[in-house]
Parts: sequence; structure tokens; C-alpha cells
Amino acid sequence: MGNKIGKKQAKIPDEDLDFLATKTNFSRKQIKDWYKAFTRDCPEGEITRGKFLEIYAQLFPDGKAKSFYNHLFRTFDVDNSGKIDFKEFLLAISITQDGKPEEKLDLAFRLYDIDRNGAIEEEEMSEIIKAIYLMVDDEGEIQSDLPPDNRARSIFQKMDTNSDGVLTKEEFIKGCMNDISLYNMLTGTNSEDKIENGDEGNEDENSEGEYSCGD
Ligand SMILES: [Ca+2]
Ligand SMILES: [Ca+2]
Repeated sequence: MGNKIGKKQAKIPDEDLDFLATKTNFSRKQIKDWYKAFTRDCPEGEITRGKFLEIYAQLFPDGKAKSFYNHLFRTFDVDNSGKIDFKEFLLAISITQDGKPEEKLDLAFRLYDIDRNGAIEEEEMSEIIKAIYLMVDDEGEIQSDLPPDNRARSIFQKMDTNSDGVLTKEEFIKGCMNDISLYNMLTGTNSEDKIENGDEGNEDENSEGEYSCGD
């Protein structure tokens, strides 16, 4: 405590508040509270890649999640500015905590489309699946004996319905919607009934600390 820096707490611009109130499931009061916490922890109003990775390094000190969180940073940094601003931050939280299946799939598509060309190439899928394997390796959460390259290839071929070697967003979404285990793996969803009951995902309400700028 006692770290007042004599600066008046910034107030969220009305247009950002309106935007987030429409685009997220948070109330205006919740958005203001998030903004307060965000600007307290990140006085510059943005999270840099370095800062983001620093936070996750504290949560996963063995470094195995680093590659995945590098990709996650890119996914959250919608405008590719190299920083996550408050709007990007809160949209990401809203989707990961309580997003509709379409929103989660949209986010997942961006995660896999590393070069942002609007399609997922097999190398991109392979790279992300490797990063996921590396991260969850020890927790025994991946029920597959296949090495990541083979797993990626088999998922990719299943989804690439016209076999042209790239996944369009449509193919990706269809492939996920037709296979609940794929959906869960590719969107990072644990619940088994997420597709049917997309509005019941309130279990992560206390994860604020994971996303803050740290201290
Ligand atoms: Ca940005
Ligand atoms: Ca791509």
C-alpha cells in the first residue's frame, strides 16, 4: 500500500465503455472496475509482450508455456500493435471466460492463423499444437499417443474438407462444431457441454490476477 503517485485515476472514455458494454457480457460497472484495476496495474494503459510473458513466467516458471503464451499475446493483440490495450484485454477476458462458441472459435482461428492471412496452413496448426503439448505435457490432459506433428496432420486433414492444403475459417469452424473433443482442444474449453450451453461458463470469475500486469 501507500503507493499513491498523486495521479488522478484515469476514467474510461465513454466510447470505449459503450463499445465494451455492447461487445462483452460485463456490466458497465464491471467494466469500470476492470478499467480501474487495469490502469492501476498498467499505468501506461497497455500490456507489452515482455510484460505479458513476465506474468505467465511467474505462473509457469518452468518455461514450457512460453511458446503458447507468445501465440496468445499475438491473438489478443488484435490490431497487431505489439501491445494489448484495455479494449483488447477485456474482449479477450470476456471471450475466454464466458464467450459464445462462435466467439471462442473466432479467437481460436486467430490463434492458429499465425501469419494472419485468413487461412490456417498445416505448419501453423502443427506449431500451435506443439506449443499446447509442451504446456500441458505434465498434466496428462492430452489423451493421445500421437506425437504433435501427426496429431496436427490428422486434425488438419479431417478439417480440410476440400483437401486444398489450407483451412478456411468456415472449414475450421465446421470441423470444430462437428467434433466436441476437437472443439474443446482447439478452443481450450474444458466443459463438455459448451456448444449446447454456451452461456453457462461463469466458472472463471476470479481469474483477474492472471491477466493483470502484476506488481
Ligand atoms: Ca494492440
Ligand atoms: Ca495462415
